[in-house]
Amino acid sequence: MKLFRAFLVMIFAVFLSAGAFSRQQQLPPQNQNTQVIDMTAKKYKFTPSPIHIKKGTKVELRITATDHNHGFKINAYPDGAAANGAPGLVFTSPQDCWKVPKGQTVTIEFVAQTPGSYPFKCCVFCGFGHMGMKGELIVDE
Ligand SMILES: [Cu+2]
Repeated sequence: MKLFRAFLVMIFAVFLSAGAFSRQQQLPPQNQNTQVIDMTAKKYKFTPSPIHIKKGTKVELRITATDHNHGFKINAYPDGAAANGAPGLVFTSPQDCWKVPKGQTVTIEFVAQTPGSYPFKCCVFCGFGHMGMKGELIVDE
């Protein structure tokens, strides 16, 4: 019985330290050279565009829709790359279309892993020029 209790205490201790360890792992990487990019979405363009980012940079892209509901859809694979390898842009929480409601700011986090051109476009219908609302993100070597 005593042995069993000692065993329980041991298991508990292991759980505690494992918990502390995983919490440590989940801390946001504060000093990982995060580059903040402020972007506006307005009929019918994204500003700034094109955007240049250095390979390996962690990016916090903040998009504000100033005049209307807009959306942001970007290729995770660079132009010309097959979409079956590792993505060139690694998102913290990938989405097919980030919706950016009028007057609001949406933050998208990713690491620019692979050099190349990554086209993006508006993915929420916003008027007659919607189809032409496009931009480009370029990851430089
Ligand atoms: Cu649109």
